[in-house]
Amino acid sequence: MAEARAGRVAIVGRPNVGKSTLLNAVLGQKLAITTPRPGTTRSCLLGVYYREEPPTQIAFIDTPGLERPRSVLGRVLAEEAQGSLEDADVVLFLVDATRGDPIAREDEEVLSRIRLVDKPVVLALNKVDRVKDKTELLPKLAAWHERHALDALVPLSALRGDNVEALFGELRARLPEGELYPPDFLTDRPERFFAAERVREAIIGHTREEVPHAVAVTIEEFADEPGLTRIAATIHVDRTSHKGILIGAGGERLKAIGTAARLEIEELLERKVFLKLWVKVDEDWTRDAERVRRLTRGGD
Ligand SMILES: Nc1nc2c(ncn2[C@@H]2O[C@H](COP(=O)(O)OP(=O)(O)O)[C@@H](O)[C@H]2O)c(=O)[nH]1
Ligand SMILES: [Mg+2]
Repeated sequence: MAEARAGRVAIVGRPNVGKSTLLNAVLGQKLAITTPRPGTTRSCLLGVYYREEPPTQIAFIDTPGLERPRSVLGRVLAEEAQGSLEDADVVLFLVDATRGDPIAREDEEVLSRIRLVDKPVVLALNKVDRVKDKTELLPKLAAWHERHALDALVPLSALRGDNVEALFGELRARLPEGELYPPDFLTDRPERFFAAERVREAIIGHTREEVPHAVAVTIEEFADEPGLTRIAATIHVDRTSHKGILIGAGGERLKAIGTAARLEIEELLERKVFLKLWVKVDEDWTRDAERVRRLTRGGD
């Protein structure tokens, strides 16, 4: 029988390459929120994958996008992602197969930051479902292989789950022997964190342009009562004008956000939820590193 292996794998890459989608795909459930917008993930998120045969436990760390920061918020998010590298046994470097000819400069910048730590790097070329002519992948893989001494290269589709199995093999081969967590351990975040994230996901889905980036959600109340969970959340915006946009004419938009978030949280908790949302102007919070750190931690 094969030996038990376990280790930490940081999923790192530019914003929007599919890191959170991949985490959910490997876990077979929605832990991380994913949206078509960059900058969705705000803090590192642990999701532990376990399988018996061969005995393997992979503690995946989903991270915010790693790119050259253009704002205080971006800098704090990049620091958070960078920090995950220190604890990793293997770095899973994700790039978008539809970008770069053959390699995007921004991806090489991310790799240069990954190289600040001395860890094995597995490159996953994601979104291959969007590449019609698969022969186009070959020069990309060859270029990455020739220019950067990567430990492994895996083309895959996180959205469809294609080739995720091959990725497991490459990761497992680079993990130390042993165990990290009990077999049924999934994550270290409390339910309220995931509730806050679902509220933020609903906001991103119902707003445009700069509003989603300037919103944070904190949980004020999370109480299990007979037959339902009562949740009160504050939506922090950094400008008065954003408050109006979020609430919408006659409160319609906030109502739609609340309904969408409540349905998601009910599915997550598998019980009825009463959700109350407040919008609060927290003037320029995205420009203040201290408040950014506090408000991007999520619902804890
Ligand atoms: N077509 C396609 N889209 C994907 C794939 N993986 C992720 N996406 C999409 O890319 C967008 C960003 O995904 P997300 O996981 O939030 O990216 P992150 O910022 O790297 O965490 C979302 O709209 C996803 O549905 C994939 O394999 N194929
Ligand atoms: Mg993400």
